[in-house]
Amino acid sequence: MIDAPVRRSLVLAALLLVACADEAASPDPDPTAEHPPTGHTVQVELEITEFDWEVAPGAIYRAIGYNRSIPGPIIEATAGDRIVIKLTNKTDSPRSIHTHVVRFAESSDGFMKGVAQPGETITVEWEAVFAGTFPYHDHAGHGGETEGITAGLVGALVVHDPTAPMAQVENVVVLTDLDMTRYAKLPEMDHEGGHAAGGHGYMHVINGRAYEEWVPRFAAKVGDRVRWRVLSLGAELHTFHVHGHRWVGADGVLTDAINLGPGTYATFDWVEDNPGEWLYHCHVPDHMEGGMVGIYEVAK
Ligand SMILES: [Cu+2]
Repeated sequence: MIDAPVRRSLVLAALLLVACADEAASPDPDPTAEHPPTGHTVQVELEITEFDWEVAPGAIYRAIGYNRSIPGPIIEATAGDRIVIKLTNKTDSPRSIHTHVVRFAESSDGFMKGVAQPGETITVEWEAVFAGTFPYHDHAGHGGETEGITAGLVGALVVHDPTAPMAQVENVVVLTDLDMTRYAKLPEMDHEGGHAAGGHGYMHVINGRAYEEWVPRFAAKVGDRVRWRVLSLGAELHTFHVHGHRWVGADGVLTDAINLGPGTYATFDWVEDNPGEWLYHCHVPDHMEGGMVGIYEVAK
């Protein structure tokens, strides 16, 4: 025999179970749920070297980067993939690659462990069990990470969500701040509408380039699903803004400008409905005047 209070508890427990089952059936995915392994491994080879990088014509930066580029190559995977990186350090200081959100063991952290000494090649392993857009960067330079990041050791990791709607266009935007003392050459001050070196001139860049003439253009057409993957990896806070468009921010509020502090990132979509030649830029005035501005072109 079950007495009355126990029976009441059992009924309540059964009702709670039904409520939980309802929740599990709701379309909102649990952001902490890992994607199951795909069995696929993405192999990446990265070489860290020092090189001259053209931020804009006549603006030559003494860079340190992955595969002679600022930012380094986009590392792309599908959620559930394993990523294996062969990292070679051809500079004279310890260097590494460190990333965010994906799973990795301490031996692949890139701070105390997982550091390539000068001349060394190491293997770094990440389990890309969560979808999203994440930064990767050096974490072993002088002062922890500052020197490597400002020198150019930054990049984007894109982990596609196999359950997300397919995007026809994906725009990866890496916002960084440069160290003016690393410039080997800067353009002469141009008083006729050109860009001024000095102040914040040539200090704030998008995908390694300064100003809308030289920042790589993005393009889409009306009807495309356009996915933006925006990362902030510099020293300062940036407010990423796109003209003529709007999207739902992480807080669920409609917006066209988002705050991104150093080491933060955002992924958002819209279905394109507004043809034209649009600016996208950081809304901090010194940063926009310093080069953090590009063009997004939408065809009818
Ligand atoms: Cu900014």
